[in-house]
Amino acid sequence: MDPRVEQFMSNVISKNLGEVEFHQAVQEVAESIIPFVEENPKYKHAKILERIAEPERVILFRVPWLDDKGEVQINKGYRIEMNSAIGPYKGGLRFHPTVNLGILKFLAFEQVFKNSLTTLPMGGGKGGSDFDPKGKSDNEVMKFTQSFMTELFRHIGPNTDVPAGDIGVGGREIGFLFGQYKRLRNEFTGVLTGKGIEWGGSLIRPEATGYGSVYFAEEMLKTRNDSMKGKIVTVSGSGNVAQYATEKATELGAKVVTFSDSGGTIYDPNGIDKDKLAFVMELKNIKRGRIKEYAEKYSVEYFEGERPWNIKCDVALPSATQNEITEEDAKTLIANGCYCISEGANMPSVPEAIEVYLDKKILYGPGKAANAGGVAVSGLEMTQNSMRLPWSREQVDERLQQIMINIHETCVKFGTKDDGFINYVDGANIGGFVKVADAMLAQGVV
Ligand code: NDP
Ligand code: 2IT
Repeated sequence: MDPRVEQFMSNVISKNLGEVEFHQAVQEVAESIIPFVEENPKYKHAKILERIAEPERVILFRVPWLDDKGEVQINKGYRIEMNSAIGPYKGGLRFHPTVNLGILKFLAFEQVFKNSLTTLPMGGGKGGSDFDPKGKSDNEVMKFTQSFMTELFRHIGPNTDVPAGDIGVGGREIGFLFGQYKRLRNEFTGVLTGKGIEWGGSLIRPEATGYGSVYFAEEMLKTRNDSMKGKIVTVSGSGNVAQYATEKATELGAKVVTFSDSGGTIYDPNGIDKDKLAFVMELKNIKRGRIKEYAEKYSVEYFEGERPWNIKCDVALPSATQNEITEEDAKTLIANGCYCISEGANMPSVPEAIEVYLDKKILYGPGKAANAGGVAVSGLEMTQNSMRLPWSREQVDERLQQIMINIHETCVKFGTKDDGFINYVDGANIGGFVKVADAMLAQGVV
């Protein structure tokens, strides 16, 4: 390891003990940024990277609620307000039993660079709870969510901090959160994004992350005079991002052959067409069932407890969670012919897997670039809320595509190496850093 990175990281680790996902995210960025900062000493003297790695504010609170049996339940609630140099804090809320401070800090840190890449005026934040929505009734989800907002509302606002969805937080949860915020503040504002279309939401927001990750893959493929058409694609997850990545990839002529959840993976060699996708959307978004039921319904293989990376593909779209592709998985993917990976999920590849991609010079779009379409359309939702005017599907989709093209260009600008290879990791990290760093320089030591 570069000794300058090593020294920087030993400081980060000692200040944030045990937060391993946070260390991982910071180290990846530091490896790109420290050499860049050495060449641009104004950032070094102002300790911009050191400041970016420290949240502006961390809010941690108790979330008590009554379950359907009348029993008291207690969860932890968090909001990490990471950086507000270029706009109000912006980022999702995650409800999942694995949620802890280190995971939310890694997500908030990534969000700062991602939001900067979108070109929209949004700072970075993230929040959530260790609440597990699985197996809870609608009533319990509402009770928990209302209690969560009863504390969170005093810290957020349309010009301060604008949360949205992430794992375990979709349209239903955003509805309950919005209702409670409105009641507490007596204000109808764009304080959350991912709202329903009848009450301030934007068309294409549900689709945006998945569509965006496919638009990004298409841009990467274009650099090699290639396209999504005819490609075999593996997708992990079967939630919001996975569903709409599948829809767009299929629309562009690719064949998606897998879905997964925390139980296992289904493999459908004939491809997940429109009707089968509609079945998955109903299964996951309404019935809240398991992906195994797809295998039963369509008589295809189900691999209990496995992820999709053993299945042969040209393009992989990881769309479930962090660290879901190990070094071994990366080697298997490439050995089976995969040469394009566009990350719908946040940090789905372990550092050793990323080394394999870069070493083999495949097309690799890291999450902070490839999945920025979701927060980009959240930014467009904020714009529409401010104007009090909704845009059409076509208008929003057009802007989303243009934003993904721009992010790709930024990666090319900052990530192209002497031999012409585009290192999208460096490209996204440096491209995201510059705008935030310049804003921080202009605003003084704050
Ligand atoms: P959903 O809750 O809609 O879906 C998550 C999917 O991933 C489910 O299939 C879930 O399976 C699976 N999953 C979650 N955690 C694990 C785990 N620990 N192990 C195995 N499988 C898991 O979330 P989203 O689709 O919104 O989010 C997916 C990824 O995309 C996340 O990394 C998120 O941070 C990222 N992302 C989301 C954006 C958005 O706009 N929603 C924007 C940018 C990135 P199960 O149901 O069994 O838990
Ligand atoms: O990781 C992400 O970018 C999100 N979960 C979406 C954040 C947002 O504010 O739309």
